[in-house]
Amino acid sequence: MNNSKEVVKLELCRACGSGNLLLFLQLGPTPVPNGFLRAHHRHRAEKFYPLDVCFCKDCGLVQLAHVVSPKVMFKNYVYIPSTSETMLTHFAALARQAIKKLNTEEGDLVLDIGSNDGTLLNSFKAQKMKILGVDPAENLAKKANQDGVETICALFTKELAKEIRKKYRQAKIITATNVVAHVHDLDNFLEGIKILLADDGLFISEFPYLIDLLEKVEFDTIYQEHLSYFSIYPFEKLLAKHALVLIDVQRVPVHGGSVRVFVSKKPGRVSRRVKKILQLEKKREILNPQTYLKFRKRVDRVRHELVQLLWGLRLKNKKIVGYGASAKGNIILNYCRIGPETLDYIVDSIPYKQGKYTPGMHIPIYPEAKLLEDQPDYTLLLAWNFADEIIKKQTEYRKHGGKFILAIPKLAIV
Ligand code: DWN
Ligand code: ZN
Repeated sequence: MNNSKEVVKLELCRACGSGNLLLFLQLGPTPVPNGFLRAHHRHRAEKFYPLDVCFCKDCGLVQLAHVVSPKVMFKNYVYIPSTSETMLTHFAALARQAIKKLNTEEGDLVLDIGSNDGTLLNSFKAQKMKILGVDPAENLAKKANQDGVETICALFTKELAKEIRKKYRQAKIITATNVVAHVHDLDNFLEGIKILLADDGLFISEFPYLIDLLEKVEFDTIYQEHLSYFSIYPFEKLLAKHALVLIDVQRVPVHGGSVRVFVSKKPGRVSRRVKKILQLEKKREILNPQTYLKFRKRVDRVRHELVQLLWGLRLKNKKIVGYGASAKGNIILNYCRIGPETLDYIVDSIPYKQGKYTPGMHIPIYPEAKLLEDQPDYTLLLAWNFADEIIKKQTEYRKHGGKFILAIPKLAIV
């Protein structure tokens, strides 16, 4: 069984403190999705953690019922977005937009929480802003510091915010992309933002959007690293609790559909987009428990259809591999019980993952070049959120008859 300090059961909603939680989905015991294994560790017992998802009937926040210690998941981290052209373009555009919105001056401080290898900060550095990163992954913070992006290796908390303010100053821009969903103590985190954000500054954050997750049945976004699945309704309520104001919101296409939120300490002019997105959420009945019970049925259907397709191809002796050893891919594999009997291997561009085995299903990972060398009949696109980029990159594979299988957002062969 798991060490009790490594996993804690949630009794109350992490946003509003209510005990009125509805458990609506159980994806089963699963290893942490970035827990890749070295060859000689494959025969050791792995730790499995529950993936139970709840809906708070009071504030509407969808959240995991168990919290795995961040030390288990983030101390040594294998995910780096900078290997993707899509993400490089996305981050550069985000930096340009932030600078334009705030009319920043050279030397203003930008703080990036969950700064990874410093990719987003480098876009601000190019605009001559003072940059500072915070990230709990020792390997990534070390690399960022070596590459000239000053990075504090820690989890962002209110206490750390006080230290940063004392040592540096308040930040004109605080960014946190794909971070808020990972935070357990949201109150402490937002207090930290308040301490560090300048009065005329903006906190800009991005996270996967619940409406996209529900509509496209992106159940593979649900894993231990993501503790909350936000819609704007509970997010705005949570901000209000900390006297923070949501002044703008924008839907962005990354990671299957995310939202970019703009948060201020001052009650300024609020964009019409905030009202519009709240209306959309009402229309999609995000506060109705039935919405989540229907989602559960759709998740089951995706598994059934995908497994049927893969088994059918295997019976015809077709060779199938995977593309993108993503965290979400590992959820698909574990939930659908797809292992090396079905996928010979997975190719991935991140060097930290190559030569290792996927958690739970133990599929070997190779560099992307292997796809053209082997020319398998079918490739299951586990990083379906980068379908356009990957399919374009692999034109040769398709020219030689190779086909991609997409399970999400809709089962398709291309
Ligand atoms: O929030 C999180 C998000 C943003 O990223 C984290 N908790 C973990 C991580 O999730 P993920 O691993 O599901 O992210 P990605 O970005 O969907 O992973 C894509 C994978 O595909 C990476 O391992 C890199 C790989 N890839 C590739 O091999 N060739 C990606 C591209 C674009 C490529 O061309
Ligand atoms: Zn709640």
